[in-house]
Amino acid sequence: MSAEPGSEFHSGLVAPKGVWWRPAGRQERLWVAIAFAWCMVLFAMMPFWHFKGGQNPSGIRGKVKPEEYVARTLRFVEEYKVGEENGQPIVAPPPGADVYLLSRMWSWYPALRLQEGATYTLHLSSMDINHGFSLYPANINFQVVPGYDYGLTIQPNQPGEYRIVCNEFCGINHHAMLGSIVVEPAANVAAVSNRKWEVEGGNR
Ligand SMILES: [Cu+2]
Repeated sequence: MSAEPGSEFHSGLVAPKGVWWRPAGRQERLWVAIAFAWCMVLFAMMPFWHFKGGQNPSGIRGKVKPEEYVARTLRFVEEYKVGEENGQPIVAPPPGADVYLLSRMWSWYPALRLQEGATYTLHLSSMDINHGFSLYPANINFQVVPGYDYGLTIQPNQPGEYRIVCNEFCGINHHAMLGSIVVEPAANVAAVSNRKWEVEGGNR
């Protein structure tokens, strides 16, 4: 047996006999080209979808000191408080209002009463660590980050009782971190503010 290149014998120093150094066949080149083109399409979709996908939350973002955000929330509660439930204030802001929701270990503050079809700016921030705003059963999820005020334009379109749960593990009582948003039906709101409509609308 000889150790010449191209012979049967090969080792780490002597290359094996084969065809791998010859140019790739037509089909193989075609598939490599198709795969590469598809990679480029997917790569381009990332920036394209960022702008065109309609999946980016509407809203504003700003920095805020946690104590400043707490002060804004307390002002908001004082202004629109309508009651109390389990020691938690119930707050019913008018349509168009800035709504402040504060997260902290381990509660959401305050409880909110909103009106169906009305538009609000929902502000989210935390006074301690990261939390996750998760609205059930609507399945709407946002990060709540201390130091940042995240203002989302929202329009509740389904009346009902919603639960806020925390979906970012935040300590021993994470599982008990529950909040409440009640969306009142537009019919009720109209009935209160416009008796005539209630009569014309019949028994709704
Ligand atoms: Cu939490």
